[in-house]
Amino acid sequence: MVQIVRWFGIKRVEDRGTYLNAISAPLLAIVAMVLLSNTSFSQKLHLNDLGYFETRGLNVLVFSNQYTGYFFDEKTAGIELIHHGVRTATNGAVRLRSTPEQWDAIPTVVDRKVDSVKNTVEVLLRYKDYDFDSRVVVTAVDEGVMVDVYLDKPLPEKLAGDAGFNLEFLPSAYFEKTYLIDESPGILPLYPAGPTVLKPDSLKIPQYAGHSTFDDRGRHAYVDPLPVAVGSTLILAPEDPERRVEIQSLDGQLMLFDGRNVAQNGWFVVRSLIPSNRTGKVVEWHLTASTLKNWIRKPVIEFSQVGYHPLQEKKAVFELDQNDAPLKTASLYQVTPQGESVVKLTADVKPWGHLFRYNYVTFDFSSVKDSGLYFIKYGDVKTDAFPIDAHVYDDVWHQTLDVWFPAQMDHVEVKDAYKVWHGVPFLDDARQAPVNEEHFDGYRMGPVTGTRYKPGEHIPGLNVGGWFDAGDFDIDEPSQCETILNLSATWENFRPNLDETYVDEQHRYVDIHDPDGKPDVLQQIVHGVLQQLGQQKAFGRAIFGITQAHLYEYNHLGDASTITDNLIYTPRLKPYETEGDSSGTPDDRWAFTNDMPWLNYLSISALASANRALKGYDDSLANECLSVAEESWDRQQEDTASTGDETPAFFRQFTEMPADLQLLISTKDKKYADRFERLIWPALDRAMDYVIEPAVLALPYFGSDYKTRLEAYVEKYKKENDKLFTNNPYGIPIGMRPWAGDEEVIRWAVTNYYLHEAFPKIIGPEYTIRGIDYIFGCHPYSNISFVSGVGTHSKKIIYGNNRADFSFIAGGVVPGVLMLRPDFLENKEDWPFFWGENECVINICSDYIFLANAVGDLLNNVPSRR
Ligand SMILES: [Ca+2]
Ligand SMILES: [Ca+2]
Ligand SMILES: [Ca+2]
Repeated sequence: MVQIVRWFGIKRVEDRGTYLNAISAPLLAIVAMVLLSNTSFSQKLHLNDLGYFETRGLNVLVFSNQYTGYFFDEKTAGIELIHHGVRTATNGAVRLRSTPEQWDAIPTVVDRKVDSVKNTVEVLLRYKDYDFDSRVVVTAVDEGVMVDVYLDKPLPEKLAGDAGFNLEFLPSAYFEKTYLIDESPGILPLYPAGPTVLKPDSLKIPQYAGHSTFDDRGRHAYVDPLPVAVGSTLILAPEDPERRVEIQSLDGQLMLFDGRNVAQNGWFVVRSLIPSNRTGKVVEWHLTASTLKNWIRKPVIEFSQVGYHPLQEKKAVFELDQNDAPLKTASLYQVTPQGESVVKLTADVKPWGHLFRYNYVTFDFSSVKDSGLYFIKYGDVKTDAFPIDAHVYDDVWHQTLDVWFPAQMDHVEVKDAYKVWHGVPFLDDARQAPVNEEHFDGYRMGPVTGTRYKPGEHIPGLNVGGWFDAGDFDIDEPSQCETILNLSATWENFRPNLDETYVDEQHRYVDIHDPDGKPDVLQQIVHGVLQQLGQQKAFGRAIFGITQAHLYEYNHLGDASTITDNLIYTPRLKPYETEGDSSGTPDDRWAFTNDMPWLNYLSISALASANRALKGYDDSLANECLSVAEESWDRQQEDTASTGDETPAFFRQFTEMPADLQLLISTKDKKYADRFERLIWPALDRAMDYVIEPAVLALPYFGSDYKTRLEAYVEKYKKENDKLFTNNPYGIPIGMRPWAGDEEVIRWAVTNYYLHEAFPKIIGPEYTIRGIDYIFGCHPYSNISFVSGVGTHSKKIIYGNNRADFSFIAGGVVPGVLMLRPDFLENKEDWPFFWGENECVINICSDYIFLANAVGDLLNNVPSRR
């Protein structure tokens, strides 16, 4: 599928039309250095063979990325600008609101035509519910693009005053910058402070499935922002040649809005209304953006911000602009106690090749083993300082276990010294979710509840334990179970005795940096188990999850204890009326009780593994975990019917085996072994990547034939591993989903650890170590550590529940670099609201705790190991 060519001595994956030849490249680089200046100017955009408009320093993408629909408006679709390497504008499209929120209506792309002869990209957009089609045509012209909107039929009457052409600009890219509108100056607001108006619900374009992001307190109204400025020519950041964009409307007015007035994750929106009773061309914009002459993106030195163990492979990857000519060498400097920098090693950089939009070279400094502080220098770019030392991995997981996990704990108050992370939330859990409910965040309920509870009825016993799934506040069952499994495996393999958290389940109180003599990992396992047991006791099985009843509660930012009133709902009282423990406000969370066998098996796995971890710590809880798991397994084996109204995703079709295995390990009962062995071989043939880990973990419980048979799969797995370096210079699997891939990298690295433990002659330790280097900064786009607070330079702005404060929760692991088609990997460091790039999730963070312990084990126990 891809063709390898040679370019300037670099192996290159040929996926672009233009490239420089070997002779002109260095010459051009010298010319570029001479001409490089801050003068802004515009140069002609051309349509490249990847289907977007391109010039040095500016790309205009036209629906290269489309709305995926799952999380609605993800701010990664429509017309987008990549301006000097930074994506600064998105969502250029016909929209039905001046500042669309995540759950507002999005158009479907019916057709997209790229015409290299006419130099145009044309899309046909449709709002099916309104029988409304529009065509958006973008044409490269002069030093910019024309954006024209055409209607073949006049705007439906219902949409008059609502439909317009919008283009959204990233607020953080324009913070502390100015604008001119028809030559009137203004400053772009740092904090939203624009005018708004309250309108009756009858005027509102419905949001996703009739839900509302606005808590109107019974007023039947919604808030709409008013424009901050109006005119026909708008220039954003005229003072900054890297960000200056000029939009001229040739027909009708431009309005500038600040979407943050209604939603913290809103953007600056430039908009023209579509006039009523007209056909043909209804919007006509001329957009130009300044570019720096012969701009070359600064090289990015990608390396581990945590540093390196003396015994490990040490390799940095340099990400280079395709117009940049690679230098021959790079150097590693040691920082002396006197503050001097001494060259420790100078070595040739090795070409790797071209990937997406950059060229890559690597720099290997594995030979340096002396403990100390170092930095890498390549040309005039140098990195942050980092250590080489045998102890670098000792505490990299501590903040994840001791800050991040406590802050995610549900149903308890959480403090850290003077700071309160949150009060006790969701004491009013939970009401039975209604039937036929099309909810948000993946929750839905079919025609039956599958329980003895009536829709809306309070279910006792669920207001205990569990964690907020991610940046939101739901009990997401799959991630709860995976977290318990990961933490139990961490305890079984590494016995980390770390104690920096005080946990008092009885009084629902947790204090960070407050040792209580009990291992924190076991206390977290207990907290997870309490919620699982609550579900198993209430329903005899696991349920899909517990989440906010209303969309306006789901988008809550801040202290979770204020999402509901913590009082159990009763219809006897009016909304906002309270009496004792009851309230008339229907704000209690809903339990989505879908009966899904694949999910119940996950819960059984979690409980069976927790049984072993908790033995000797809390024997009665440990025993309860096992007996509940065994009973649930027996019931599940007999009852295979699902009322979950969902065909499980492919990777979820293999969840029984881990349950069989965990029960086998805990009980040694042959019935689990028989069941496991019957399922594992066909599963290995169908989905080796998903099931090779349980297959290897089962080795001690089966004979030598099992091992011999499994070895062939491990050999095959290794071959797949070794192909990874042909895909990217990091030698790891880079995910291409609309959710970035750190989860896959960590999972893969952990699986390789288990494979290495079982088959050290086939699978070396390098894959596992490479995985963690990637998480710590040796990854595309930047070199930031993806674990907040870990490494010299790490994520400080993430999608946690404190994201409105542009802050982080230490120890959280973000999803990482998101693939934006066709060739742009991104992880924003100044904008927390991209969940696909910046949202930390419990199963990933717990898997990371395991991985960090595994890497420490691999490197520090080398002599005993080999
Ligand atoms: Ca969630
Ligand atoms: Ca403790
Ligand atoms: Ca309540």
